[in-house]
Amino acid sequence: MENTARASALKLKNELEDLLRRRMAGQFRRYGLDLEKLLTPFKWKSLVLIIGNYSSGKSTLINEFLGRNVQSTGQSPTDDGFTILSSPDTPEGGEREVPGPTVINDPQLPFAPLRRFGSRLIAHLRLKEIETPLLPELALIDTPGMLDSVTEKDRGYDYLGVVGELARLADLIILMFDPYKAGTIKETYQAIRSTLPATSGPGRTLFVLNRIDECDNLKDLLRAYGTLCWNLSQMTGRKDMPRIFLTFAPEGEHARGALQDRQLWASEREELKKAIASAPRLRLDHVLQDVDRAVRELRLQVAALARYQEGFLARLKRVLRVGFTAAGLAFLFGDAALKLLAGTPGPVFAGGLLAGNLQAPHWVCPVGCAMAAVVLSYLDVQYLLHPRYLRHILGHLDELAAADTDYERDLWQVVRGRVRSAITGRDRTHLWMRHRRNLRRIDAFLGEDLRRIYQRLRTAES
Ligand SMILES: Nc1nc2c(ncn2[C@@H]2O[C@H](COP(=O)(O)OP(=O)(O)O)[C@@H](O)[C@H]2O)c(=O)[nH]1
Ligand SMILES: [Mg+2]
Repeated sequence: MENTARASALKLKNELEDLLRRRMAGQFRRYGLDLEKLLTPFKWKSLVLIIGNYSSGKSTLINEFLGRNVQSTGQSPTDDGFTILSSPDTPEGGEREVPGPTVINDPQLPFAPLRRFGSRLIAHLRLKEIETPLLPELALIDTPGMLDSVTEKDRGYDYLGVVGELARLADLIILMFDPYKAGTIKETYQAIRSTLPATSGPGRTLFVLNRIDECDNLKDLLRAYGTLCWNLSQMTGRKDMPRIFLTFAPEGEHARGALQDRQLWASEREELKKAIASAPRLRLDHVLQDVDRAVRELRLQVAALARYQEGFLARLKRVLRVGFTAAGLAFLFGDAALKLLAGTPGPVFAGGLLAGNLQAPHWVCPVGCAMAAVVLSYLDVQYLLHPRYLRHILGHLDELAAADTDYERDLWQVVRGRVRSAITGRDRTHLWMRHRRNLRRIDAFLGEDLRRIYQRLRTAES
């Protein structure tokens, strides 16, 4: 049963990838977006990212989940690297440790985007292949602890950038706290405030207050829990409180005897481990969510550029109408006007036309005058009309957004910057592209192709 579900999920994922490549690759390219980046999470297994302050118990939780001491643990910041833990992908198996450069360069793995964080990060990255039945469709990532007063210079790489990149790939993010530092760490603050919302989908983070066995009594625990809730609400800026798992490692359970009903707390730990184990089931849903979001972002971008273009073309039409009229008049009467005003010599075109006797010299002045009118119109468009229109729009950029729902308004915040750089860039092809046609194709993808995949996913799940 499990196998059939897995096979049909895999089939659906392949179909989605195929559809995206066939229907959307051109659109993504046209609008300067990277489809391959969107497809990276398609590549490998489900990822669970474990982050939190140092010695909050991340490595201990991983060892407990695996039933083996794979990661080293300790009170001081013991491990300053990113470790991906997974079972071997090759049929012959065998345990080994794969160094960072190989991890980054392996086309089967989704970690190539980490390359941009440089060699210092790559030196702190490794993949441990371990033989365990627990990780067939799942990989765990252990991370260096979050710190308070640390800069990129101390770390040698952009730590939160890396966390964001991994969060983008992860189906589940476990964010761990301990009662001593219940949400007061600076890097944690930044992660919750900006990194995670920008990179991972909604509801993919589980909050864990760990090491609660170290609270002397229930009052201490409530104090720590209250502090964490308060800090979290400040960080997320939301009023609804997410669930916080209250856990401790079984090995630490005898440290202090504050928690009387051990069974109650032990079940929280079990639930957390179950959530980790079932991450692969979220996979296809997340891939779909990410695709949906990326295509909707693209849609907003295209719609904004279409509006920009339409406003510009309406103004251009007016200028051209005036320009063509001026060119026509200049052609017919330009030489006569010049003769009248400046006394220029030579035959007059209108006279020749009326007499039915047009010679070569008749054409010289009209053609010159008409060309001058065309050149003046061009200069007007290039140096007056477009810059003025652009300035106007930049002052009212949000008017380009066709965002009706809250969700779309959130997306617009991401897309806004893209639209701005497209219209201020040197490349002006966006003024002549067929945005409306592209929009229709994107709508067809969202309304038909993607909807069909969603429906099939729902029937497969039920
Ligand atoms: N009392 C107690 N100690 C814990 C718990 N979890 C981890 N520890 C200990 O805290 C220290 C730091 O744990 P570790 O897993 O290395 O933390 P990490 O830095 O987040 O990976 C180790 O000495 C662990 O044995 C827990 O729930 N309760
Ligand atoms: Mg650790």
